[in-house]
Amino acid sequence: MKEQKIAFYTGPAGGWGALGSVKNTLLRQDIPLKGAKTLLSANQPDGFDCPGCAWPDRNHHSAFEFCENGVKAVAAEATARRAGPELFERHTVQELAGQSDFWLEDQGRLTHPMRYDAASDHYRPIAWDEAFALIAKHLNALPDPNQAIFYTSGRTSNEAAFLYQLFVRQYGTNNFPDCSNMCHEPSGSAMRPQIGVGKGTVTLQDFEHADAIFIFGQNPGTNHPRMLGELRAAHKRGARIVSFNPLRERGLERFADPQDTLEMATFGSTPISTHYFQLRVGGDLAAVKGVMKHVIEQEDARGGVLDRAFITGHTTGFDALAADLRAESWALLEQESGLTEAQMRSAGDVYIGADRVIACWGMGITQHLHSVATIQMIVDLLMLRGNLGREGAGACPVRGHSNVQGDRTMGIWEKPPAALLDRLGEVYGFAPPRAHGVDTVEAIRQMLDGQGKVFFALGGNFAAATPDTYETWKALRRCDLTVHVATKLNRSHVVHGREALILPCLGRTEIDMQAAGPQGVTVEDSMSMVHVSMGINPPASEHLLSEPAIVARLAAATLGEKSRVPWLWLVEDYARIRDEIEKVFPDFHGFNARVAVPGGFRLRNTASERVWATASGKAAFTPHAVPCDTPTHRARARHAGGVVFTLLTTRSHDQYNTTIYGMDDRYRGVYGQRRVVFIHPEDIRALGLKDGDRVHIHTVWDDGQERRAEGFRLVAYDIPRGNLAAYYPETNPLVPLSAVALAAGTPTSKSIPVMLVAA
Ligand SMILES: Nc1nc2c(c(=O)[nH]1)N[C@H]1C(S)=C(S)[C@@H](COP(=O)(O)OP(=O)(O)OC[C@H]3O[C@@H](n4cnc5c(=O)[nH]c(N)nc54)[C@H](O)[C@@H]3O)O[C@H]1N2
Ligand SMILES: Nc1nc2c(c(=O)[nH]1)N[C@H]1C(S)=C(S)[C@@H](COP(=O)(O)OP(=O)(O)OC[C@H]3O[C@@H](n4cnc5c(=O)[nH]c(N)nc54)[C@H](O)[C@@H]3O)O[C@H]1N2
Ligand SMILES: [Mo]
Repeated sequence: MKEQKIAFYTGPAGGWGALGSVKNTLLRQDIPLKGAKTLLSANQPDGFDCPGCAWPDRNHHSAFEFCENGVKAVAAEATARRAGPELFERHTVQELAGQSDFWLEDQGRLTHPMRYDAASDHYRPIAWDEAFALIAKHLNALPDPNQAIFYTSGRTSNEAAFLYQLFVRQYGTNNFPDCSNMCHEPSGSAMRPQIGVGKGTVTLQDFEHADAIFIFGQNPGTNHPRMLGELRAAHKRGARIVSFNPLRERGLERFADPQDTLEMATFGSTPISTHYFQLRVGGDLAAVKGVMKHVIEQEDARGGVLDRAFITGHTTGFDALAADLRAESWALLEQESGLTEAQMRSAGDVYIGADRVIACWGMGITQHLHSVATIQMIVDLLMLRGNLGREGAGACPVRGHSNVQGDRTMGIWEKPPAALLDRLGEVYGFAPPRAHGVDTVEAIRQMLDGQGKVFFALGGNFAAATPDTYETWKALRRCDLTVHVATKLNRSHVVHGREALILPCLGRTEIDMQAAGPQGVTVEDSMSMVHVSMGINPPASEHLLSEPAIVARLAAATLGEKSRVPWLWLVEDYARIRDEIEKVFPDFHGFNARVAVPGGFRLRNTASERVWATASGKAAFTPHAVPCDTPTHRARARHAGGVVFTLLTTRSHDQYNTTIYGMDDRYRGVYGQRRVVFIHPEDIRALGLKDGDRVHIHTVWDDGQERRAEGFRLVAYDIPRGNLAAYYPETNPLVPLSAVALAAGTPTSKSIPVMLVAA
């Protein structure tokens, strides 16, 4: 067991620490140095798309871009370890369920399709055709197709996602919960009515021209390390980088580029943020409102601050916003943001002083009750000076999973637009289901109620990623059948329905051989660039199928004569699937030809052309009140005597969502452990405890249910008073199922009212 310690990290993000970590990663996955070939092929014109994150690649044309966490993601898939039938023979499912999430994935790549045998409590190998027949039997026996639920995680390629949504809609339901429901759902919900698109408006080139980059609730040093390259370059040419984050994240402070030999040789680094505002958790709406109030007051005082031409020509609702800002009280803004009036004014001055501004945001914005309102306020801020739809400016929601944006584009959406359904009906001659389906949280409810009976997951780890862990487990265990298409063993495979299947698939890094030869798939990054990903490694096992092949064979087995789609023929050559995509989505005209160009192509984004696909044909300023009714506000009112904290749950440097690579969080100085809770030293004292003590965390909620997570070590940290931070997924038992973002349904995993009790 590795030594547990807490030690302040003095290095920059990246640098020698990153290189050392990569060496350890390769050793751990038994990848010989020749494995470096795999790593060098990530994000290359003829290689695979890095499964690490959705940040776009500058280097689809040129040199290798070093990314520590990209290496970890690739190595996790290219590992030499195997979780074959012997593993399942050795352990009952109950034994496997007793292991940690880390241990489960650490067994390596799945090699055979497996079926749960209840009599012996073991998973046993099953032939692919039998597996598809079993699923088809269950699906076709359901009296109502809406009793089946089809989850998607965002690594799934466009080709697999397209076939999947077509199959499921022909089967008869829109039940498509996906990881996006837990992630950037509020970004789409906020921007669609406001500016007519649910995606970011910027490209990577815009980062070269921005004078100021505002970053809200995002930790790029860990989660989008390649973004640090853009930020470093921006800083070097004098752009302002303004971070809003309750924690001081190392990657937002300083970065050493491992490919800069001078910086490395001299142990140098480049600062990232020029301004760092350590606001209170959930305080962003108030903070942005303060920034905007300053802008309006400056306009009122001296004029010439706003982009009047943009406001008049392109927007609605400005007067209402301005009146609301003028009437807002600085005292309330200070109290709710945790920033001073002077800090908000100084951020406002940076905003006014910059001709071109980009605003980026991540999970620190999207996982709150008021996420949608907060994002609309960020976009309002951009619009005050016309920072939309011109070079160097725009909105940049930074997506997580490498193809989460593409999956939504392909129609993985529980609330599909009518136009998509109309088109599917026309092209394939069937009547698509019109009723909206369930999102992630609603899916859990349906399974709990006994309404959801078959759960099928294309990737991901539903049992660990979702809120209210033990409720979710109860839900999955009530199903007649659970099926997981996966690369690695995880919690969702051992918390299963009466019948259960694990279907092992190829990963991005692997050669996908079909009748017409090796196939590439396509993905869409956070900036709407669509490009090809080609695997280069031999498959982890000869029994693996690709995701498109799994979907096609399942569709053929389930729908039979009822479907006119030539499922098996389509997967012989994925170019045929892309031709189908082109038939349904006009934006994909000439798909095969356009994607053959190295680097691919950018999908049209109307807002970036100042074309507003909204109800009014204009972009809508959308003011919001400062939220004073959050669960924390209410809990504090009810528990005047106790100390109610707001807990944010986040990622360590050594994890990919529910996949735990290791027990360190280098930049935050945590080693050999994950059950820690970051807390202000004064709050520790006020509790009568000391740094290093163990506590249990209890959720304060109003439904009478006890929710707790036990045995967390207090770590004194630079975090606002009244706020706590701890790692996900260990803290998911604390997130109530009913705690979701307004108008988006996203679990509020960044603001859970909790109390601490000494262990
Ligand atoms: N290595 C690695 N890369 C990843 C992932 C991974 O797990 N590991 N996950 C992928 C996925 S799916 C996603 S969605 C992204 C996630 O990437 P991020 O969006 O960076 O997500 P988190 O790690 O949850 O961190 C959110 C940040 O928000 C801050 N924060 C928390 N609450 C608030 C708040 O109220 N206000 C503000 N302003 N800040 C707040 C936290 O301190 C933290 O710095 O990364 C993707 N890339
Ligand atoms: N408390 C709390 N909860 C959260 C969050 C948070 O910040 N706090 N973040 C949320 C966010 S942003 C997200 S996106 C979700 C993530 O939710 P998910 O996407 O469901 O979870 P992952 O951990 O990314 O899924 C990991 C599993 O995916 C499988 N896998 C990996 N590669 C492939 C592949 O190529 N194909 C297939 N079929 N399977 C593959 C492996 O078996 C692995 O075990 O979690 C959410 N949950
Ligand atoms: Mo995500």
